[in-house]
Amino acid sequence: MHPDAANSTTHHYRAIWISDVHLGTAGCRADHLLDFLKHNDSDFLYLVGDIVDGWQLRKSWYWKQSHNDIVQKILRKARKGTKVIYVPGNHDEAARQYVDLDFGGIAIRREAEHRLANGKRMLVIHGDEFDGVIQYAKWLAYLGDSLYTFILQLNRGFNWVRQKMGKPYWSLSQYLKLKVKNAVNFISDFENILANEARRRGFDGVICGHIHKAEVKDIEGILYGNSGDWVESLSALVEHPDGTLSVVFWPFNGTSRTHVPALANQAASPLETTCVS
Ligand SMILES: [Mn+2]
Repeated sequence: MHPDAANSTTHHYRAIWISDVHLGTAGCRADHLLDFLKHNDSDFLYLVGDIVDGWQLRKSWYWKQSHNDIVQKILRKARKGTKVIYVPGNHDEAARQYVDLDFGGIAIRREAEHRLANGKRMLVIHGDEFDGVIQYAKWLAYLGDSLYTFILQLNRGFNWVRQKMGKPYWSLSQYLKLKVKNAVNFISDFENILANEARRRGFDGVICGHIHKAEVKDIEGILYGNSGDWVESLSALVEHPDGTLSVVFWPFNGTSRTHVPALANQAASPLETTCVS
């Protein structure tokens, strides 16, 4: 897609998954998500947990107009016919007490099943349920919530300086996460455990969030999708009309939005063998 095309067009997908928005924290990149929601529509919209960060809100109240705008935008989509399913995560676990209820057209579920256009049955789950099973350090817990928040703050300051110098955004915590060996172990362990869970329960695949690492790939015959986050990677998972999945990254810089299909294409190529059958 031409970068300018995203300014005026709305893309319609069969389904969109977003997670780890962390509304209620300074780290939430609400403007980016709002822009994404404006330009992308779908028949199904899955909110795959950690949409609102109750842990941080309890410590200090942080709620901007843009955070309200996101809630309004999602409610409006539900009114206009998008089927919205909210699967709470660990940071918004308070919402888990409302499981099986419907609010404003939004169905709250402990987990969900999504059937892709090609018939594949996908388990939709946040993923924190399996933290305890993962042996080598839950890096999020290990780093601690406060340290993670601190790193994100540091990162914002650092990138403010980079921006003044005309340099592109660079994610410090993403860098740390990807470089630290334990974190890498954690990510692959998490992906494998979620894929195994889907297999054990007879699903064709799993879609989750939680680890802030957008992905779509085949894990030994199980389709694994992760919707990423709106704190750093600014990513969502989408289903095309034929049932294939891809990751969409949605960074934009001021007025010029750059839809970055490069990574999505990379992710889509191994999928063609798994999905189209
Ligand atoms: Mn989580």
